[in-house]
Amino acid sequence: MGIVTRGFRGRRDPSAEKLPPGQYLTREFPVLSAGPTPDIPLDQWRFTIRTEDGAERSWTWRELLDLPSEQPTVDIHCVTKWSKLATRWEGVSVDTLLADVSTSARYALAHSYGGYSTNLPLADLRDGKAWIAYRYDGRDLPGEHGGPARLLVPHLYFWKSAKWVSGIELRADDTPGFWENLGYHNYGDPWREQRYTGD
Ligand SMILES: Nc1nc2c(c(=O)[nH]1)N[C@H]1C(S)=C(S)[C@@H](COP(=O)(O)O)O[C@H]1N2
Ligand SMILES: [Mo]
Repeated sequence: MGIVTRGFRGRRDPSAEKLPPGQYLTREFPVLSAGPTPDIPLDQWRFTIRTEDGAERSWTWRELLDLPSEQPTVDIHCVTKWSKLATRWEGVSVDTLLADVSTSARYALAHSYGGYSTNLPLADLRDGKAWIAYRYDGRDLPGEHGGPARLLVPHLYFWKSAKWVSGIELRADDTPGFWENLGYHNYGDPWREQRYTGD
């Protein structure tokens, strides 16, 4: 017994199944920044998690690099409709950074050097779904792509992956970030094509 409809789709490009609705594949790595690329001297760089109680935990650049890192290979999907498959990164899992942060917050607001921000449920940063990435394709992450370090949350549209990330604010309540305030979807699941408010 077989599934009759299976033959229709037959042997199409296997990468097509990795493309969320409305997306096209690119081999380029487009740069999308709402403002200028900030210049952050590494000796001044900090990454800070602030809890809903105001408690703060910070890491210097050296401290971040000393944490165990992971090398995720992930597909990324921009709301402007390009997708890029099997991109190779290195960075620290957000789980590692949250390990000894005590919180009952349900929401997170990621902040960037330069003022960008983006919000998401804290659950979407946990359980191996998000990283603070500092290497791309075997090299230090270029400034235009968010170096020295960016948030990487590949299961959501790429605007949630804050470049030049400076910290994560843990919050009891949800509050929109930069693009979410300008009409983009609050959650941004590419598989449900949640591009704009109301999608
Ligand atoms: N700080 C900051 N992070 C940002 C942005 C930005 O303008 N500023 N743009 C977002 C958007 S809309 C996308 S698609 C990706 C683009 O990342 P890239 O330039 O590395 O392709 O970064 C996201 N993170
Ligand atoms: Mo984007």
